Formats: sequence, structure tokens, C-alpha cells
Amino acid sequence: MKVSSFIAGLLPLASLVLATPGPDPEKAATKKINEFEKRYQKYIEDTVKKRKTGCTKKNIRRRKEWSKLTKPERKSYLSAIYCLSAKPGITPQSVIPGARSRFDDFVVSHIQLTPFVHANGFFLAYHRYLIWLFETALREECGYKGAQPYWDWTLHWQDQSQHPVFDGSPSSLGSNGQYVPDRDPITIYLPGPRPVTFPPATGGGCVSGPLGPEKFKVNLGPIGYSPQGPDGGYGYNPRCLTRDLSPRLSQDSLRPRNVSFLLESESYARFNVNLDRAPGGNGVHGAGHFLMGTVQLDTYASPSDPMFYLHHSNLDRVFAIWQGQDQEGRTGVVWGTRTSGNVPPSANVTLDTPVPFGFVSPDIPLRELQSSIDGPFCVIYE
Ligand SMILES: *[C@@H]1O[C@H](CO)[C@@H](O)[C@H](O)[C@H]1NC(C)=O
Ligand SMILES: *[C@@H]1O[C@H](CO)[C@@H](O)[C@H](O)[C@H]1NC(C)=O
Ligand SMILES: [Cu+2]
Repeated sequence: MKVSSFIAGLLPLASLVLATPGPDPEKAATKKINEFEKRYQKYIEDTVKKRKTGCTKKNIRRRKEWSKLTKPERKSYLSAIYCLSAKPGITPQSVIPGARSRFDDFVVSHIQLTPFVHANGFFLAYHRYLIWLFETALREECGYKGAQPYWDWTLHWQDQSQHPVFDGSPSSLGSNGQYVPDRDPITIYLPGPRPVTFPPATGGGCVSGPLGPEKFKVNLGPIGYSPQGPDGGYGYNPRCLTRDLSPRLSQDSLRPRNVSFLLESESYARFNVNLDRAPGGNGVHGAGHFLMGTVQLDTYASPSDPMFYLHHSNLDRVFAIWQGQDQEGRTGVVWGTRTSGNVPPSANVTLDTPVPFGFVSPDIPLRELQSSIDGPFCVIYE
């Protein structure tokens, strides 16, 4: 046998060896996330165990992943959403004429404050408290017994339509939107030099299931892209809830590695910026919204889809887990200014700066919105 043919004979073997998959980096990242999460949970459980007042193990709200809820628990969450959508709100019609319900009050807070609570020093605190207020309204005004569920994007990062929250069954939050061909791309304006354009994805039409057209309506918007709703999107514009799931956007930014990367951040500034909207990418915050398309591309009225609260609870969970690695060093951290993307330029926030909430709550100093088990909060992510 000639040497050359001997080598040629080895080549297929070599490529076989190279093709053998190494350790799956996403599995390794999931393992890391679980370790971070356990350390955080231990800290919270140990701390609340010893408390006599305020947040205790009796009153702590145990937030769970949607798929960990029992079917009756999922349905009771849905019932509370219907209840809030049927209750009259507190928003003056003279300010936002399209608001119709208690559910819409929270959409209105986000609409009014969008230019002041994103890509800035209020981002995580504002959303942390908005979720708390929404969850409190579900419990106190609509008899909901559970806690706000969250959506862990990493469970089905390759194709979010596989997540039970989107399966369209009676115990889901509705399906992907029905496929509508020949749609135009949607262009949105985020703080930054250029608008961003999203091509149509896999849906685009009305969702079916519990949030389908017979059962649920979106009243406000669009504000953040054209064509806007009546009165610039502030008017009454009742329509079905739409979605347009994009596997590509999920695969780009919502892998376990994207979350473990965040949890490894040492600095709050880096953590915050990379979570919100990573330079040159969407960040887990942007990606989670954008992959749902349509209503979730409207940076103003995005809380019109209840998925907003599941998405933001998971962001808050990642924030709480990050803080839980060094509770002393990571509460009382501030970064950023008072305007979204610092446009127009504004002062840096301090712990004394009041965070605005519009009609749903008085302003609250940033200092009080730092820890998920102090100030108004009493939450653990399980
Ligand atoms: C998400 O993680 C993948 C794999 O590490 C990386 O290629 C991608 O840039 C990350 N996306 C963002 C937005 O950071
Ligand atoms: C705001 O904070 C940044 C650091 O995060 C600092 O570089 C900048 O000088 C501060 N601006 C003012 C006006 O204090
Ligand atoms: Cu927001």
C-alpha cells in the first residue's frame, strides 16, 4: 500500500472525528444558569426565613415558569386577565381617549413613560414595579391567588412556538398569529442612529385560543410604527391580538448562552446594557419582544399583549438572579440617565431620583425599588 493512499484512507476517518459533536455549549450554559439560580434562591429563602416583618416566607410571591403551572393555575391566571380587561380603569379619557379598562391603565403607564424608562437608569426598576402593580391588581381586584408567571425563553430558544404558552390550547396564552402572506416589513425607531426594520415572519394575523378575537381585544396603538392607530395611537382602536413569531430572532439572542453571559457580568452597567439591547444586537429584552412581532414591535403599547408581563418577569428574574450572586454589592447600584438612550441628554439617576409611573402609582425613589424582597416587593423566582 502506497503512503498516499494510506493517508487518503485516513481522511474520511479524520472528518468523522471532526464532525463528532463536542459538549453542547447550550447545555453547559443551562447548567451554569441553574447554578446561579440556586445560589440566588438559597439567599432569598435564608433571608426571608428570619424575617418577622415585611417580606416573609408566608407572604412571598412564588413566581413560576408558565409550563410549571398546573392547568387550573394557568386558567385562573387567564380568568384574572379577562377580569382586569372587563373592569373600568382610572385613566382620564381626556388624556388617553382609547383606554377602556383597568388592564389598559397599565398599557397607558407604559405608553406615557416609554421615552423615559428604556435604555436608561429607570429601565429595570420601572418594569420591576410595573409587574408588581399588575400582579397586585390581578390578586386584589380580580381574586387571583397565584403569582405572576414568567416565560423562560431559553427552554424553546430554537422555536418558541413549541412553548406551551403559545400552543393555542385552553391553558395557553393563545397561539402564534394566523399566517398572513404578503405583508410589509415594520420599521421602528429606537433610541440610536438608525431605525430598525423587521421583515414579516411566520404569523401576522389574529391569535387563536384563549386570547382569540371573541375573547380578548387590544384597544390602544399602534404608536411606535406606521400606520398608527387613531389620534396617533392614543385613540380607541379595538382589534384582535396579533403575533408573528420569528424563530430567527429567538435563535440569534435567546439561547442559554445569552443568559449565562449576562449572569457572568461583573458590572451593573454592562449587565444592564447587554440585557436591554446589546450593541449591534437586540439583547434578551429587545429579542423577546421583537420575536413576537406586531404588537410587540410597538415599544409604547406592547403591554397590550399579556405576554409582555411574562417576558418582563423573566427579565426581572434574570436581574434578581444576577443581584442574588452578591446581594450586598448589587443592590443600591445605579447606572444611566433619565431619558431613553439619553435622548435628549439628561442627568444621571441617583438612588434618590423618583421613578415615574403615571396614573398607576405615585413616583417612587429608585432606592426603594432595588431589591426584590425589600421596599414594596416580596418575590422569589422558582
Ligand atoms: C447570543 O449568543 C450567541 C452564541 O454565543 C452569540 O453568537 C450571539 O451574538 C448572542 N446574541 C446577543 C444579542 O448577544
Ligand atoms: C454620569 O455617569 C457617567 C458614568 O456612568 C459619567 O461618566 C458621567 O460623567 C456622569 N455625568 C454627569 C453629568 O455626572
Ligand atoms: Cu418597556
